[in-house]
Amino acid sequence: MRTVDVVVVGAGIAGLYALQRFRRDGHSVQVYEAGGGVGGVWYWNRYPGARCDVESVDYSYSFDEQLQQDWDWSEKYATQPEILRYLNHVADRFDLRRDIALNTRVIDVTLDESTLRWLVRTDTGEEVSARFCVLALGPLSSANIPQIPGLTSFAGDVHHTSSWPHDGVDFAGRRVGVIGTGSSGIQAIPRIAETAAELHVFQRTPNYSIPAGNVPVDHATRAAHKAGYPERRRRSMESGGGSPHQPHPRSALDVSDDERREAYEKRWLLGGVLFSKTFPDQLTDLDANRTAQEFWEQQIRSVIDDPAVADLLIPRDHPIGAKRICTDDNYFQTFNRPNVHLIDVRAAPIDRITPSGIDVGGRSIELDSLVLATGFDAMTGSVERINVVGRDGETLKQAWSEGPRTYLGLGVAGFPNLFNLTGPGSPSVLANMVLHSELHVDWVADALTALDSVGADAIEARPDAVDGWVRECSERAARTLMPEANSWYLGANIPGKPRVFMPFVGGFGVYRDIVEQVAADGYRGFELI
Ligand code: N01
Repeated sequence: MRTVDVVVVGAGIAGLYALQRFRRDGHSVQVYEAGGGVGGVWYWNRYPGARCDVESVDYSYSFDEQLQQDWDWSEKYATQPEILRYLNHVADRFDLRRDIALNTRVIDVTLDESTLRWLVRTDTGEEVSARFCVLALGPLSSANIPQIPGLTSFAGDVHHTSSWPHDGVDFAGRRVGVIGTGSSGIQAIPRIAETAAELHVFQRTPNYSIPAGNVPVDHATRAAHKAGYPERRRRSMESGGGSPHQPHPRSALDVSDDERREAYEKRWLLGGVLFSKTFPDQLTDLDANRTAQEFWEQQIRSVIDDPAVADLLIPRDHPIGAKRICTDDNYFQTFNRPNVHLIDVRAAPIDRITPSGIDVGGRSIELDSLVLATGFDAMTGSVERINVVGRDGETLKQAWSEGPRTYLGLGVAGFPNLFNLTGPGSPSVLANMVLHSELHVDWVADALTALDSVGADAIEARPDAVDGWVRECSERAARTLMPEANSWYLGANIPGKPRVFMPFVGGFGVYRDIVEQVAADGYRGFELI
């Protein structure tokens, strides 16, 4: 059987850098990627309006100075095609493709306890033995297909936002239904509304969204970004979310009404997700959060013509920012269009999908096309669909049956030399995924070097360290407002999924300090075998 030092599963942002870094350190690497191209989430999510909500200057690799200097971002928030072009450029520039097998899904990863090596099997029949297995699967890569009766009977075309046809979908003149109003739906709905004859939006839960504030990047801004990278990256690495922005220095409740309003207006004009972090206590104090909710509601009501429609679009069930805040380009204004209809499926749930449309609230809505913007089995779904078998034949799915259990997000007891990147137990989806991926890959690469330097074969999280980290993660989450929303962070969107707050909420910079200190302490909490 073929042997390699490292198998990396996934050729998205984390997997591409993992290949580059492990190869640079002298390891032989095999990457497997289920998609037909590199790019991970940016390969799959091609729905109209798909765009990143982290600024492109920050949502880019920092590991190579020349790459930073050579690549020109055209917009403040890059579109999916531009990010995909960038990731393909990275794959070519660092000659990564020769070690990536595309259209190849890993189905089994099994530990040989006698050698502590991983046997990796794919759906194309490949088998390889690896000393290390690195899961770079992406926390949002396992689609949630809703269990609505009759879905498969629909005669028109059905597209989940995360598996969009590569040549696009022409909605011109069509009657379209969109189920779901999370980030994907909120980005896609205004674009679909521009061409569809009729657009019916099936909303179960309204969502907070902030105008993205996208603008083209002009020459002077680009030059300033390139000159300012060292400082920008340094601040990002220390920050709460992996981008170089700081909240207001005082509590939302300690400033005057005028000062508070001014702070919110400033963030509002800046646009984007940082609105939910205007004040440092916005996600820990409900009264502070309410001030942000009130400001948001005033802004949104002012752009919606019909107050009854506005009532339906204003969330009442969770603090602002406790679910991933969305960013949009004219989302709320879209409901002023005569061809757009908002259907409250909380008040009257969808009865069934029929060959010709959707039966809901005692009426039948005729549709030609259906868009499922219904999200993901986040953070654990992509890991658990691989049959990962560790010590004593225990699967990762069994080990995580009551919720994911990791040490630092990186290691799992009973699974030596297996690393999970940007998953549960790490800041993950709460941070800038590119810098987070680099942090994780660098940590793992340094750990591999450290193992060799002390003559150890393997590294494995200790059960007591896992217990402590799981406790720490849940205690930190409980001190915030985050668990108050029925979010995918908690698994609340998937029927039967254990309700556990999965990301580490303590902040990206704090997390980085913790994992670096663990390494400096000789990988405290890990067994070197
Ligand atoms: O998924 P979601 P998403 N019947 O889970 C509804 C990232 N992202 O793909 O809230 C009716 O947020 C569901 O309703 P409810 C970002 O991190 C980033 O939109 O469960 N409705 C909800 O409205 C984001 O948070 C970007 O009641 C059903 C929607 O479907 C994450 O990906 C862009 C239903 C799902 O929303 C996921 O976003 C896109 C049912 N049976 C995504 N089942 C950017 O960078 C589900 N829903 C900008």
